[in-house]
Amino acid sequence: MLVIKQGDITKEEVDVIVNAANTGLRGGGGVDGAIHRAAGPSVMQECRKIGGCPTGQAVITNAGNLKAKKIIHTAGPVWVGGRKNEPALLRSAYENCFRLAKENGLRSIAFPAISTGVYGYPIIEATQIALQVGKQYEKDFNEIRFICFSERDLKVYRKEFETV
Ligand code: AR6
Repeated sequence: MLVIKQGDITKEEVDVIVNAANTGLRGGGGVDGAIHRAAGPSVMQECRKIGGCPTGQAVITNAGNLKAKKIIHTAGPVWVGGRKNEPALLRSAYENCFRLAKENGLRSIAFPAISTGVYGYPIIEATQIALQVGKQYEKDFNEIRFICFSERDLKVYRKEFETV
């Protein structure tokens, strides 16, 4: 089942939440900052041990104080006009999150809108990719949630869901 809702991903009760991280796994602002603040220092400790995550790849850590069991950290692409392979990299980021969740036996997963904040990926195009990949993996999960932080993003997700 695919679910689209507005909310704060740190509060989601699912097996695994996805973090829109950076390649250094160093933490930052946006959803990354919110997740590390809510989860506590055990997550950053594990991120430091892992060391990094190339763009389009994903890694998994504990979830500290969160209700989720695990966090999958992925580094989405920075949008630089669409000529730097951004769509393939964003698709790969979503795919690798799903693959890692499956490999770890996790059956419910929540995603933020990867790359659409600080990294500047246009929201409509990013949403289409997120929902396309989500549909491909729907049968492998009990629930796939797309968590929209803003009402504007929620509207885009709902609209694109009808045509993807
Ligand atoms: N729950 C759900 N979504 C959220 C939350 C939240 N608590 N907080 C923000 N968002 P961004 P990016 C939304 O900038 O573009 C960080 O510094 C936000 O409104 O967090 O992939 C990292 O360390 C937007 O829709 O991630 C990287 O350096 C979406 O999450 C860089 O930013 C993604 O926005 C990654 O940039």
